[in-house]
Amino acid sequence: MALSPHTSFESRKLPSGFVTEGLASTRASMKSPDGPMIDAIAGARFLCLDDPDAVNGFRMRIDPDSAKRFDGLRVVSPRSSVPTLAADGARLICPDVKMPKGSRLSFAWHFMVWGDMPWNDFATFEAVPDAPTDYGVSRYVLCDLAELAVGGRRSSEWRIATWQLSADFTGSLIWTVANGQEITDASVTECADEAFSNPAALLIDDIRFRK
Ligand SMILES: [Ca+2]
Ligand SMILES: [Ca+2]
Repeated sequence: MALSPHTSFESRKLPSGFVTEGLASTRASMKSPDGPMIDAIAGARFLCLDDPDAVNGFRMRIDPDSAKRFDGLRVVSPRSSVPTLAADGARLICPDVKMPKGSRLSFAWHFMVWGDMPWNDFATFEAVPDAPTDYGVSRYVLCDLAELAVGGRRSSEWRIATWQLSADFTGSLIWTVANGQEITDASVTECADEAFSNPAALLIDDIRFRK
């Protein structure tokens, strides 16, 4: 599939060509954990991955089965350097895309957290080639709680990520937001119960593709 030049999530329905796992909805606004109401960066709506409000009084999910489980997934943020094990969360997937060498993908993202360390919630982007050895983007941590906590923040504000392709790409674009747990003992392979509390949110808007 050829990626649309502009995706802005202006309808309640997900644009064609995209699928989600876990909780996801398009919204017109959202209250930031830092206080202000957040609007779309383009148009009137954006996509919100996961749902920080779908929790009970203990800040655990009302319906744990509604979330995508990330059994064994590990990441390390290049900025916080905190090794992290993923618990559960949500993903946006754009499968079967073809993007030629020299083309450019950009998107706006805004990551928000409600928990505290060591429950290191995080957001990633990756471009997974259909053939494992082909060109792509390995799972990249856009932001994590540890990075925000350094500045005393709980939200990243809108930021723009850009990928300029240095080779042809055929595969899937995947955005992930996850409940996480800092790993201080490398032998730990399963998250503690508390790691599943306080789900984070990843807002996505204004995905642009230029050949
Ligand atoms: Ca929009
Ligand atoms: Ca969490």
